[in-house]
Amino acid sequence: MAKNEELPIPIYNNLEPVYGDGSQLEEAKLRFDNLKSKFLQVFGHSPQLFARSPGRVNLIGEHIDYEGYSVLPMAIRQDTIIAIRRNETQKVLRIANVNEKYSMCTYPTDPNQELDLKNHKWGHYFICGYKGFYDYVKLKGVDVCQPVGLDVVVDGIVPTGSGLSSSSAFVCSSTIAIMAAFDVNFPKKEIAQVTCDCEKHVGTQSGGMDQAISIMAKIGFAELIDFNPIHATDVQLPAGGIFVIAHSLAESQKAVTAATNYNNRVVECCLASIVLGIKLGMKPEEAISKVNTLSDVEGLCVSFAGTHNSSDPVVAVKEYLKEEPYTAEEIEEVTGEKLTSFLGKNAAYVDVINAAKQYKLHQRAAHVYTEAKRVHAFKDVVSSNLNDEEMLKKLGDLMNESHCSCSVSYECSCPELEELVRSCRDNGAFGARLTGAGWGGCAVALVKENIVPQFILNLKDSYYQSRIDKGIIKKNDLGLYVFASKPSSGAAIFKF
Ligand code: NG1
Ligand code: MG
Repeated sequence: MAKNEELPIPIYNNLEPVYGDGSQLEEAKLRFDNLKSKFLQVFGHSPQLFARSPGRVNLIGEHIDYEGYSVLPMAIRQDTIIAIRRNETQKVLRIANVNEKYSMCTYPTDPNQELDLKNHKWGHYFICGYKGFYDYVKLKGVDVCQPVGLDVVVDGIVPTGSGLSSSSAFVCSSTIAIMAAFDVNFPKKEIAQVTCDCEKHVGTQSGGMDQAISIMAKIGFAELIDFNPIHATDVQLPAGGIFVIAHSLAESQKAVTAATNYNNRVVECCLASIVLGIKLGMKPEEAISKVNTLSDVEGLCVSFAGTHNSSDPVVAVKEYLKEEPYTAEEIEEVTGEKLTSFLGKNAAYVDVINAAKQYKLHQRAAHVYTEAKRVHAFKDVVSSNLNDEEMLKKLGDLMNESHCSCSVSYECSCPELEELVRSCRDNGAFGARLTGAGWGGCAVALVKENIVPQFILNLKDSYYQSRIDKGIIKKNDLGLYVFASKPSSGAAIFKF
């Protein structure tokens, strides 16, 4: 039997394979009916087909996908659904939303159009998928007709800016909706790569975790995702434990803060890997041209082992990267070349260099190498023969260590997340950590199944009540901000 990741995106003629037959199905039916009526109302005809792709919660392995290291997320029930129809008479892409907050965006049909990043619009995420689709069919030599108009309506229920990857749910559902509208399909792992590459058009220099899990998830499993090439391994989580997702209510505006937050860390890791590569014996020109990520130089630590009795990259970081932040000049002394000269080809990197005063190479590299190990430790615990209770405790410990590293070494937490994570632990979680990019958004807590309802009630008291009192959220909306989550299924196309 072909492996899941080799299969194309499934095409269904009913909702049950994705939404089951319980309350989730009822909710989904209402959403699809509403999406269809909205489509009819806006465009005056019915959609050709529908596509959906889920958000995700990352259980462990934060900020290491773009460094080439494996991560361990699971898909969540919240997803983006898209209705689409080819429109040969209107030579324009018209992208509407069921949510009045998002007014209709229109774009030309030219797949080579550049996105205006200074003027961020919600429809940009659809265009990522559109550009990605055309780049890919061109690369594969697949003949699709000349660009035509597309009518599109979007309904996303992954909370935005929450670290649950609403952006990738949108980019992935867009990409597969466009594919299906042109009647083509590809193996999931190829689509995972395409969507990972094309989301970069919106400006964040992200890794491929979110798109990979959104496309390849299997109901009931978390996935260990490897990169270069993308590969997913099913991970069965221990019985008796449930992941609870809780929103800190601090919104992280990743597209807006990229230069100082997300992309800044991507650049710091890149610089750390180049400096480390040189310290471990590479010629500066070679390091500059060949090294991009910390995983690229891990192998050099083996030769370093001869002199220092350790092939552990964490030891190399301690030995060769100073703890004090580096100035640009200090790095340039090691590389012998200006940062702007070897990073300048990437506009997003230039924004980072212009905004940065210093670079914390030691701390960022220490986080990445230790976090990469924790992912494998997590997977090993899950596959060990410990009993469930012992297993859950160990997983909780690893989640706590991950959070600490994100907070202290990677500095991607915020006061609200710190309070929330503490509150989760105080209320009896085995472990809790920020999830996704951080700087706001959600925490994920591992909680014993039989205390979940009480845990959520307690969290409402300890973290959310004061925010309800201040009018930050409404009491009736609490279910949107704190909920238990089971591994949900991946992307799908529906033709009814
Ligand atoms: P969020 O911000 O949660 O969507 C981002 C990146 C991931 C990964 C995490 C941090 C995008 C699309 N996703 O996730 O690739 O690097 O941060 O682990 O930017
Ligand atoms: Mg995102």
